[in-house]
Amino acid sequence: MYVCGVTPYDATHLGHAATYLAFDLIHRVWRDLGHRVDYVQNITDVDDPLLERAARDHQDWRALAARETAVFREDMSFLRVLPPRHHVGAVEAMALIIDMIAELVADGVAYRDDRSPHPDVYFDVDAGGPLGVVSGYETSAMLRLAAQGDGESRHPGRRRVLDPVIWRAHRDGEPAWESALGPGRPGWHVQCSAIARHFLGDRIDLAGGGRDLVFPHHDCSAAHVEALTGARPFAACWTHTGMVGLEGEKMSKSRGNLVLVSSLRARGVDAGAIRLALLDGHYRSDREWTEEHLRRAQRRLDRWRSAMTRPAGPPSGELAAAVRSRLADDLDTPGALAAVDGWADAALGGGDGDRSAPGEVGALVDALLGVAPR
Ligand code: 5CA
Ligand code: ZN
Repeated sequence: MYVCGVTPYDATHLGHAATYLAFDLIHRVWRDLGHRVDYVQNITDVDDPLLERAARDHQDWRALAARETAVFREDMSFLRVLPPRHHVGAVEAMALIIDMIAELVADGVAYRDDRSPHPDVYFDVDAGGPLGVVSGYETSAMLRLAAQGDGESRHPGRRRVLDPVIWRAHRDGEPAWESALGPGRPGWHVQCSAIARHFLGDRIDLAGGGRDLVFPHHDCSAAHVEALTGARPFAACWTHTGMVGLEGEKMSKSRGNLVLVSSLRARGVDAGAIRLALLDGHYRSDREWTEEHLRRAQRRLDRWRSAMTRPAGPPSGELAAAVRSRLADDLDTPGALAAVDGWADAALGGGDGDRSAPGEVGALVDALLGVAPR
């Protein structure tokens, strides 16, 4: 499983958290089924937004990336997200990224813009495509979206507006690495292609991230790998999460409308309540974050914990089957949470029961939903 990681220039917000929680549940469900899960996640620790932020704040881009990566890891462990087996930054993976770029050029599916003073290297979508395998978009739609990005005019030797940059030639003030194509730094999409393929191989079971990454990021990163391997699709399952918003707008670092995991943490909010607030919506749907969601989740957590510390409760077997079946149905977390509610109601309703059930339910909720039983 390959999941697109953060660009570490600002702290983790609840949109990021929701996305990583969704993949955490996949990780947990697979482990529960007895699979050995190879989970790889990248860190985009050299790219335009990070460099721009570092320049704006007059700080060293490496220091910024290191600091925010550390906060991200703390936030994830606070939220009880099981860590990936490999969490790989582009900078540490530079040699293998450069190797992949060289391979794309050698295979004739990438070219260098020698007409520009900055000879960037592009992936040739005509030679190496098709592009759009992940999004399913028509070329016209991709062109429309690409036109909202940078215009062709600034890149005299770029053959098509859809050709993504894979190696950006050195500009003054930007970090650069040596390569056979001249000094520069890698494009964004190829970072993910190279890291995913290096650690997981030519074909993988699942790749994903938030739905904002479908195009161009995942279309391009899939196309890079597929051009080299001929094995299509690169990922058997592309999984995308919905966007978490605040007051009607997508929560994003560039808009600045953020609720940070670290601020909730500083307020003493329980990680279990944050998990339940985010898992109460389906991972694919766009959702709003409100304080009311959090309050409701905290009440639910309190109720579960009272039930899980009762001396007895209804036998756990039926609940375990229900939670597993809800999660197996495209991660129906609202259904899984409702099943636990039902058990908690019955346990708190009193009467005799099974004395091992509260402990078993605590372990189930811990393992599958990542919510600490107390
Ligand atoms: N570093 C790239 C991926 S290689 C990147 O998109 N980084 S990010 O920091 O912008 O986002 C990290 C992850 O959180 C991505 O999977 C992204 O799709 C997801 N994400 C960003 N904003 C939201 C949001 N508002 N709701 C849900 N997920 C989000
Ligand atoms: Zn990515």
